[in-house]
Amino acid sequence: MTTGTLITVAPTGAESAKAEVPALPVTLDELLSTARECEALGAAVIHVHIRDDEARPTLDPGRLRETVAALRAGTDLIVQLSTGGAVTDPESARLAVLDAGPDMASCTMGTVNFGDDVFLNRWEFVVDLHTRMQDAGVVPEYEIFDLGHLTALQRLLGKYGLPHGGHVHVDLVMGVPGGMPGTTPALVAAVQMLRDLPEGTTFSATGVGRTTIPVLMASLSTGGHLRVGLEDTVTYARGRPVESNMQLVARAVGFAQLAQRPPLTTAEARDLLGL
Ligand code: KMH
Ligand code: ZN
Repeated sequence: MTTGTLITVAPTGAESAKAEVPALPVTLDELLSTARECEALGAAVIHVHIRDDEARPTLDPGRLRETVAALRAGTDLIVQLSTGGAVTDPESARLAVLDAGPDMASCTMGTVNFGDDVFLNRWEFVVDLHTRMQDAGVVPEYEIFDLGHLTALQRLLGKYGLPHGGHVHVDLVMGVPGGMPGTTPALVAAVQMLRDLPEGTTFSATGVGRTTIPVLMASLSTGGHLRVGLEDTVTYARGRPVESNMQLVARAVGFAQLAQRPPLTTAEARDLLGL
């Protein structure tokens, strides 16, 4: 039986500059109003990267705590902090993200070339992140940039056990230069590999850049969920910059409704994710 669609908004990311993408929410006020509007449209999860006073990516612990508190007070969204940060962030700062007490946090399942950079995720670091999340009662979203990351996840769960809450949810991040392509065959290959993971494992998918729409449609048609936002997509259509995160969430909601898989409420999303 197909279910409704879990919609995650990833509004900021760590890669785009505010000067080049003015619609990017970089202050707490901007993030909060984006969060509220995206929730009203149908988002249930917010994947959060924060910025400093100069709009540069930061993992400042105080700011992260303040951000979690503000999102909790101002919305009913599930708050998922990024432990991926920026490619330059050290492992210690990425692990310390968990101290901010989010509902969920990302956990990337391996190293990947990331454009001209390397997004480093050593096995020992992944294990540390996974086990600390178990201890802290934080639900992971396993970020999958390449098919081998799913094999690594199978190994992780086999050796160290299920995440807090017992449910496994992965996010396929497709179309990063260096990772798997944002295509239907690649998505189908990933979905086939999910069979080797615990029964009931769910997935969402996001396609970076021009792969956004093909990945969105492939995910909906294979029973998957959606992540959208300016972290992944800054161009709405050829020659048209994205005006806001809300524009991307509204488009995702439209596709989900057409697929007769309407957005999950935040309460339904909590149930699905084992929160
Ligand atoms: N900014 C990327 C290097 C995550 O949030 O966990 C990593 C990333 C993944 O965005
Ligand atoms: Zn991220």
